[in-house]
Amino acid sequence: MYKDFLDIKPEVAKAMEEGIPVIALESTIISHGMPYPKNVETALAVEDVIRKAGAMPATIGIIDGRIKIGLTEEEVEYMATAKNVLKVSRRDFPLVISQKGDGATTVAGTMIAANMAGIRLFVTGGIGGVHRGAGESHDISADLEELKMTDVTVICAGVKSILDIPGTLEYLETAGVPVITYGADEFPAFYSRRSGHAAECRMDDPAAIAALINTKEKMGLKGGVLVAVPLPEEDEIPFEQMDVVIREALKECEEQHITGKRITPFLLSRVKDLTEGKSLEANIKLVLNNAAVGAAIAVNL
Ligand code: PSU
Ligand code: MN
Repeated sequence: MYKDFLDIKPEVAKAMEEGIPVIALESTIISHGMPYPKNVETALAVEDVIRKAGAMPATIGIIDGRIKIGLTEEEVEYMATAKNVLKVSRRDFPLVISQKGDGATTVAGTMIAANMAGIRLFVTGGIGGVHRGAGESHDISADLEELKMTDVTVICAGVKSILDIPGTLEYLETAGVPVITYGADEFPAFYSRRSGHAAECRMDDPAAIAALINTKEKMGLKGGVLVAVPLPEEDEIPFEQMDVVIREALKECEEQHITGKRITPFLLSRVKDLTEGKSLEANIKLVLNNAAVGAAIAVNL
């Protein structure tokens, strides 16, 4: 039984029993997406936002080959500081579990674990997508494949422009994934509220989003739902400003021959340095904002 691979934290198990909505959170953002100690502070602050809104957070990660559905504060600290924490998407589970290793779950990895635990909602910052130049490199995140097949709703701040945003939207359309933009007419670009791409499906009411998710599940339509939430205006970095920085980071990535799963962490870290930490501040604010929206959907589900 796949449940044998899970360790469900007692307070999460209790919430499930009592019908309190549980929201999954990922750990790649902790281990590979943000520097210490901001990663720990953010992870715990996000959990707090969810708790205060009447839902239960479950930060997901892998320790000693066990899939943790809900990390303790000590375990969050461990994920943030331990060496050799593998970045885990679908293909990495058999390796990290059979070798009893440590793993930080990506959006794809967290969706898989959440689904095994029966969790329907997952809040994060940004998802992976189709990379610029994917026509040649074939670099398309496993997150998109997971959205195609796994029944979890992912709440994010849109797609970073280190990626090909229209390409990612096309891919999601082909994959049959409903993409909802929360409270805006333009699909958001993570650090920026605007991307230049119209939101095909705008929804302003968390209850209506919950109804859409329930309907999809009742109809037996496999796959995820993506909810994109523009970050608050006061926290955003304008698209044009970010674009310059991202082009520079992408150039360095190519010059240094960074490939595969190292690309996204490299770009995030370079963007942070090139913006003198401004991108990190925006990243923190947007995750907190997503948590509030996620919790509002959760209590309506
Ligand atoms: N975007 C961020 N921060 C992150 C990630 C993306 O702003 O930490 C992480 C997520 O875990 C996402 C993963 O699932 O990067 C995508 O990696 P890749 O592009 O290698 O598929
Ligand atoms: Mn990739």
